[in-house]
Amino acid sequence: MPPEVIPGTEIIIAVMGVTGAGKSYFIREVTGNSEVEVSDRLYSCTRKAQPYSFEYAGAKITLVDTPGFDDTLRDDMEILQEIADWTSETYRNDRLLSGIIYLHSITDTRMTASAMRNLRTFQSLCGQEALENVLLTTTQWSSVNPVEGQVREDNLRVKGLWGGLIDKGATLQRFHGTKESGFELIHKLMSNTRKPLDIQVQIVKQNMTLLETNAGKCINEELIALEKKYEKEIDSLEKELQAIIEANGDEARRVLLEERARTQNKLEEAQAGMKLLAELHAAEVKKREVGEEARRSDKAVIAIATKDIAITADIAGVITSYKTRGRLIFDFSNHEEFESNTIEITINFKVNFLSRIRAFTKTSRVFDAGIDGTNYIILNGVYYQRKSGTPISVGSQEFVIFSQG
Ligand SMILES: Nc1nc2c(ncn2[C@@H]2O[C@H](COP(=O)(O)OP(=O)(O)OP(=O)(O)O)[C@@H](O)[C@H]2O)c(=O)[nH]1
Ligand SMILES: [Mg+2]
Repeated sequence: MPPEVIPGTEIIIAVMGVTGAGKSYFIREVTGNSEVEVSDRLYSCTRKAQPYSFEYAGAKITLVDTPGFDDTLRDDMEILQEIADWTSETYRNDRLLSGIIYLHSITDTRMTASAMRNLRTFQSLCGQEALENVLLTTTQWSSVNPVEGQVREDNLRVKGLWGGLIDKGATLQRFHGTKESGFELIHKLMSNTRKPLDIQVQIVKQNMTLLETNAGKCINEELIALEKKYEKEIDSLEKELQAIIEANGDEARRVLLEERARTQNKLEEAQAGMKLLAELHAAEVKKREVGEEARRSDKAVIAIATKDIAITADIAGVITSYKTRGRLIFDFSNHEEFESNTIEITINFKVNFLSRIRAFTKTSRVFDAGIDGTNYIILNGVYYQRKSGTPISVGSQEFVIFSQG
């Protein structure tokens, strides 16, 4: 029986795991949607995060198929980027995940180094809090001897593998390859309290680049470690090669050369992953800076020292604009900004008959012709209007202030 949910609620569940674990298969079985593309085992298949929705027990269930991490490090970076983009987008739209089904094929005889690496990345993108909503699920039971499968499942419970995640709230489950079995898992997540993932909070709320998030750092550290490892391997292969050349061993030399080429390939892959991460980071930092600059500029005002306003009333009404120098002030309370950064400013006058009279009679400065806010400046396409209640004193000078809007 499905748990009761408020009608119309959207339950979002991400399906994750290494490539070939059976994510797309799971989604196809549960949704009955034949358009979900399942791989032919040889190649990883799903490249983009893809939501599939259906109505169930009064709720809208959305299962998100995600690309699986696989063996190549550069791809892992791209996949993390894809998952980060999708999850941050949903988080921005206030759509929190009800859970994650993390799949692992029980046919895998052991956790490979890359599966371990991906588990660490998963843990860091998920974070502590959301682990309670994670179902660590083994798949493809029909392809193994049940006793053997049980032994492998028990092995997964150890500390270094899934044990740490289970201790922190994740639960171990089995998917038996059928719709009913899939729904049993979904039922477990339907009434969960929704929790944000660490990667969502870090990117959206804390404004981090992918490299700055725990998951990004995790992949980067792996890449650095692998770069060192491969460099060392190449070094020792070089030495062996040298010894063989001296001893004239042709066959051994060929084997070593091949091995060196393979390691060189892996090294280049790790370096390409790091390069990609660094490029993404630089692009995101730039974007963040532009965003901050725009936010800062939103509050900027222009200050013009009264001594720089030297037009006399005699020409009020004759000129419509006047070039002088002023200061662009980003932080009004920072008086140091008033002392530097002068730039050329053009003040425009909207002088009308009445204000002209006032200018003649009240003051010698045409500037006051627009005391009721009829003077304006357009700087970099932004409209600034004379602020009432100015000039103000800052340090030993007086400034007339123009503000936006
Ligand atoms: N019998 C059986 N076969 C499964 C099951 N899960 C996956 N498979 C098979 O395993 C292969 C890989 O499954 P996919 O669902 O494409 O794997 P994936 O996790 O989506 O892989 P990527 O998209 O590459 O990340 C396919 O040939 C599936 O038919 C299962 O529960 N039972
Ligand atoms: Mg897939």
